[in-house]
Amino acid sequence: MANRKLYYSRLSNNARRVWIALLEKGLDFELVPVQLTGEQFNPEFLALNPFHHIPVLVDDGFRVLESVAIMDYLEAKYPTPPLLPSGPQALAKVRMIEMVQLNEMVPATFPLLRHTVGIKVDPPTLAAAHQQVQTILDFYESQLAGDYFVGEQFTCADIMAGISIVILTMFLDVSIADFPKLQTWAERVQMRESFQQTQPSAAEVAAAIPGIRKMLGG
Ligand SMILES: N[C@@H](CCC(=O)N[C@@H](CS)C(=O)NCC(=O)O)C(=O)O
Repeated sequence: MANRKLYYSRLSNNARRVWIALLEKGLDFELVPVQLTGEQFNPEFLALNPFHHIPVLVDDGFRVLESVAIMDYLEAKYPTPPLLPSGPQALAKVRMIEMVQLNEMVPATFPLLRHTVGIKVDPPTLAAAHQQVQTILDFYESQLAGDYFVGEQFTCADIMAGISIVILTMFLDVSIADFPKLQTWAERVQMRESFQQTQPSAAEVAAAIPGIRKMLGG
């Protein structure tokens, strides 16, 4: 067994990206659960990540935090199979999808999440969030050009957008029925062993709702 540890929680999307990348690359690793009800503030964990966030990867003594940095590290250190394309346009496209995910989708999903866990969100804020999600879905639809975002190669863009689409459709009551390419792609991505293996169950999500509500200030 390699000396490689991923500090994670089963319900963390940020950690799930890295978990999927490790599985896709066929690497050995140990999963170290961190209960986000307080364990992230333990001195031992703060020594790994002073910002008290998961994921953290420790690979043969080398510590990396920030999920995208971890995926970059894995790609550079373990390039086969590749999760990033090599051509300039394809690479730009993958980064673009990733950044839209982080900078546009994540903020837009917060009001939907608050609403779903029973926190009051004022109607104009909720409507604006729904509108923004539709704009992003429309953009993703326009970017799909084959089985995956960059043709036949499964990449980090599919990991990041795929995780988010599962959450939108399964837990936040967002339909992608108006986006046929996205729908077929989402089914394809979710069928991958790495997605199946890391998918939290509906029961796990339901059990986490009170904690999520508290974390969001409800
Ligand atoms: N930008 C970071 C975000 C990490 C993050 O926010 N992780 C959440 C879980 S999804 C966390 O650890 N929350 C607990 C805390 O901040 O105390 C990354 O991509 O790794």
